Amino acid sequence: MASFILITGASSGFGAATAKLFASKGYGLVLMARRKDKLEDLVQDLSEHIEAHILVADVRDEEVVRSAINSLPEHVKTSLSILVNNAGLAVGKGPIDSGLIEDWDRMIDTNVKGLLYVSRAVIPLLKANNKGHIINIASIAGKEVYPGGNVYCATKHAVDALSRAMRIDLINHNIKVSNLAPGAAETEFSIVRFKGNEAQAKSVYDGYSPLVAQDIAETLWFMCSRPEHVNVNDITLMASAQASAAVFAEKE
Ligand code: NDP
Ligand code: 8X3
Repeated sequence: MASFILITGASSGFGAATAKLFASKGYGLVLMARRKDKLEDLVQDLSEHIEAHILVADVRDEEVVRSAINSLPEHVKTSLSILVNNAGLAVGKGPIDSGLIEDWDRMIDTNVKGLLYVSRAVIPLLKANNKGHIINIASIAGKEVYPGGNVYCATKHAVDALSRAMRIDLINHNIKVSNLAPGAAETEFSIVRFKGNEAQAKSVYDGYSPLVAQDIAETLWFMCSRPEHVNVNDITLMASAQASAAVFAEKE
């Protein structure tokens, strides 16, 4: 029986690349996101013959998350070994006093509460299996703050803290907990952050080579393929042209 990986935010970016890579390694997939069509296209495009389950769910809705995970077939639940808490977003970028309350709510509800809701529903399954690995996708924004990043940075600092807290709380259940903190990576992230303004989104990656989703997927594979006695607690992964949250190599 194949092991299963549950990936939130699998319809795009890091999550979709991770799904493809882990499928190529023989993992069964449980893919969660709101956009059903994107998840279906992803599964359709997989060349490997693996078992894949789609969970159309908004991680901000605790009841929906819980019943989606409970609805998985028994053999998937008992073979679930990895959870990647990846669903997340930034909305807006600017001074704290001009921030929109609805943007703050979306980030806090998705990045922090959503991660907690999914973890709360999945951890009992991993505990029952007495084995598991949870990887939380934080950010360089969870290690540092940068101008205009205020609430997004706060949510990712919370993810970083939760990774450390979960590792302590789950130590006696044979469940590893890792934190992955990427720097700038070109996905749909900036299009979402700038509310569909593609030119503004593109400008974030002007003049240097950012990370791409495959870089994150390969790092996750490294973290998940260590021997049983090894846990990678935390990786900060950045483009060679990025030195810290707001410092990039000068354009040539
Ligand atoms: P994308 O925008 O490409 O992907 C985000 C994913 O999250 C999508 O699959 C989206 O699916 C899902 N998602 C968003 N909101 C919800 C929700 N309420 N319920 C369920 N799923 C949701 O961005 P990335 O791949 O770049 O981002 C993935 C993670 O990595 C995020 O947590 C982000 O904060 C973090 N990160 C990104 C960096 C970057 O520079 N790109 C750097 C560091 C960290 P759907 O819309 O279908 O629901
Ligand atoms: C996403 C990348 O640069 O906004 O976490 O921190 S950044």
